[in-house]
Amino acid sequence: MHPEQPDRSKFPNDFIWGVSTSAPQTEGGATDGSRGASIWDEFQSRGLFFRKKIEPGITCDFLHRYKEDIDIIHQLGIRNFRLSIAWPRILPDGKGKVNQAGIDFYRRVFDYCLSKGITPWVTLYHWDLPLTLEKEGGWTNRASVEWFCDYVRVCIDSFKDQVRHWMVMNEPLVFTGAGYFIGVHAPGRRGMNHFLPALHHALLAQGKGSRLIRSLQPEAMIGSTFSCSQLTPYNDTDNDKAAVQRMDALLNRLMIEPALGLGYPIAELPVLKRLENSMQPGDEKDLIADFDFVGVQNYTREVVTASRWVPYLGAKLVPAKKRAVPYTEMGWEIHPSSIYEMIKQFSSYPQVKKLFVTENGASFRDQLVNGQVDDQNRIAYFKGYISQMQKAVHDGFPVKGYFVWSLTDNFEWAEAYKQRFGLVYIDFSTQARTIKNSGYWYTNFLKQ
Ligand code: GCO
Repeated sequence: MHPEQPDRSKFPNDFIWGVSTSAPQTEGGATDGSRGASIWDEFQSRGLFFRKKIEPGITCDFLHRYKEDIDIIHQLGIRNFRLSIAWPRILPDGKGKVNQAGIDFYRRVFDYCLSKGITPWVTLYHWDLPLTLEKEGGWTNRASVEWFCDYVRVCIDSFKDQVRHWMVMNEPLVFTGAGYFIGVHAPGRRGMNHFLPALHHALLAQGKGSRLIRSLQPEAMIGSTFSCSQLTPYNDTDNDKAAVQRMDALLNRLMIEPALGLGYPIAELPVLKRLENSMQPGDEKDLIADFDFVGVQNYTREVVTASRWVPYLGAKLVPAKKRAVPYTEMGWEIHPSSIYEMIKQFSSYPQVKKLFVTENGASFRDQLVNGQVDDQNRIAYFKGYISQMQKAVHDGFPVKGYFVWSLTDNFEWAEAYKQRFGLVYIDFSTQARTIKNSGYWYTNFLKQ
């Protein structure tokens, strides 16, 4: 079967095409004194879940190689670069004293982007909470809302002449769920008693943060990014269909709906009633974000079955490996129409006027052979997913742009360096960069 061929000319001229990264996954500088410690530094040296300890390293050394990487983006003909600011580089203790060297670093990065005709799209929080704040309870402490707003204020004041496109948070479900409920991400805490306050405070910080940006920079374009997956029942039974509803409330609705003024999906997930313990008068209103756009991050579809052994949810995911479907190195099913379905689902909120796919991509076992990485599997993945996006544009959904995850191979959280998502291959022993054939494919597609 031939993969579908997306046609660039079927997208509007002003459609945004870009590439995404984040600070903790690419910058490095954990130990050279250029920034304060983050919860990820500590989590890695404690031992990543069941895996072995690794020293927080230089990842892709973007700190010193940003020009080389921005030159590659330029060479590839990509005009939009999504990256994040490391909170502990701006405020090494999370609050209080500002690190001028950190501000200067990002000013150089944004300047260099602009000098190359590349628009920076900047995420304010991509999971690297300053460690000192975690010692005071991290996101479970309601003071985190104010800590975050103080940090946002410093960033907007420092960069508003260079940056107009802001994402307040990256995937709040993942950093609260994986970090405070199941403990496989930093800070490695577990249980409802950590998760619920963390999620409520993160969403309050998102709402307040968005309004703060608006007040400091009225012309800003403001959004946040949300992980999401198309969900289908494993068996065509009422039980599995009901399980899909509960899973949808958790994976796709929980974080966006309070931000849109729809409240928490308590009807489907009664355990969320316990959020009342963290609620204060006025919170429901404060959760509402001032967004110009919503960032949708989609990689896969999940298949769901009812399970009475899973507390609170009564549902579980059936892994792709058990379903005889194609999947990536992460074990995520390759299912291009998932991106169409999620654009459709997020477009169905009348409050959402504009969507950007802020992440989509795939990890495969890439081989560098004679100076080349011939990643045909990744090219086929992009062809499939971008074709589905084309269909979404054709069908009139308000999707206005697309960012590949990721520019370079990088530090993939609990999987460390085992997973490669880049358009650019990195040899982590030498930091040498090699553009993969998927990178050249993206360039040729953009040139069409
Ligand atoms: C995430 C992040 C990225 C990941 C990517 C692949 O959402 O998890 O935004 O940091 O690296 O999604 O897992």
